[in-house]
Amino acid sequence: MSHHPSDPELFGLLAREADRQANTISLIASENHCSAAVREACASVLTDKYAEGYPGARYYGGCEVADQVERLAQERALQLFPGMAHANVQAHSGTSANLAVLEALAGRGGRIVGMKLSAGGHLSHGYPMSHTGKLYAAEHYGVDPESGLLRYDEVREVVQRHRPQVVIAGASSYPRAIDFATMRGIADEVGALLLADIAHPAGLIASGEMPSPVGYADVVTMTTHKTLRGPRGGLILTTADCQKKIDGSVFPGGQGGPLMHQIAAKAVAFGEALTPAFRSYAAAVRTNAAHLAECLAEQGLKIVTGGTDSHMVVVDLRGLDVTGADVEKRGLAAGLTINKNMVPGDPLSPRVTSGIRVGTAAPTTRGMDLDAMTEISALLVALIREPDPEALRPRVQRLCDAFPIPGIG
Ligand code: DSN
Repeated sequence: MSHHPSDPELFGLLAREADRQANTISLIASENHCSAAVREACASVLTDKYAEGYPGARYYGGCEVADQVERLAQERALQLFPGMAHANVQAHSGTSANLAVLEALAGRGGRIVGMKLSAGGHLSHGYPMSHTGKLYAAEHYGVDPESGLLRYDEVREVVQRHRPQVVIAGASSYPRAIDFATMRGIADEVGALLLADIAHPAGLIASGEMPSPVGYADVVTMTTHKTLRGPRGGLILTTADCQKKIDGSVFPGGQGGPLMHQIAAKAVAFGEALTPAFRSYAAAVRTNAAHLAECLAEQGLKIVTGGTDSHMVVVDLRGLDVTGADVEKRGLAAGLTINKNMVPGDPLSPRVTSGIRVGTAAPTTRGMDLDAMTEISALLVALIREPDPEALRPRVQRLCDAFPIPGIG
């Protein structure tokens, strides 16, 4: 990490962050470590360029290169998800993407149905404090409180009762594959459009590791920085029918100038995700997560849904005399970055919670393997059962030293 002499204060902070990342392990399921090429594109000259509009139809001059960059990102996005007609690569984030899509498809005062936040859904799926919960009449489906699995009959019941314009399939904290064919059928029964939000499993779906919503969803949104391992940002894929409305809703509807440097970095990441090396990575992410879940279960922990199909494992801490917030705090002292997370039927608030969520996307980028997952499971169990996290720090450091972050060290 270069230390720019013009601003030692700020670049000192960046150096500290690089050091923090290198010497801790991110088990936050929504984080990853992008490549040096992605970071370089993010920090490129394109940060200076205004390019309001879309390729070939901009409101500023000098967009010849920006046009090519954006087209390249769009082409590669569609190669990653063949079958979708159009890619909008301008959404600044996953939430911005969902705001744009709902505005286009539900319309003012429209009705939407999504998964409850407490069951694993996302804020932007109609949570009351989100604009999506204020602008639209939102109803939610949950999961089975015992198994933690989606109940499609409950989804159908909520959709039949609420008759939304848009049904949202997708979650922030659901470790299992979603049956998009069934969700499509449920939406069709009331003439609703289907939005699949694949923010978390995007990289796994692009690699064929998990079932795809393409062919079922009218619109697919995702973030580019989780399992897709790109820069922080959003991506929207649409059918031909939805393309015009969605583009207009992103710009000029909800955004101004696109972040062209970020779009360039998305293009780099999409190119990387098209390689065999990325497919091997995605397979390893899943294998690692399955192994981690198994090891945790063998050591007596309750795993929500009994396991995982993805990169994510959710642990139910009820009955263990420790909260998600406690474990998150202990993890920081040990060098493991994890997040507290609600579990189905959680009696505690989102700031405390009865669970933790861990993910294998970032550790797998460091090359961590099944043995490393076994060690991480032992560290997590120790964190939960023995409140002496500092004692675990040397073991975490050994893993960090053995598996440096590519491009950071
Ligand atoms: N904050 C992301 C996550 O952690 O799942 C979703 O926006």
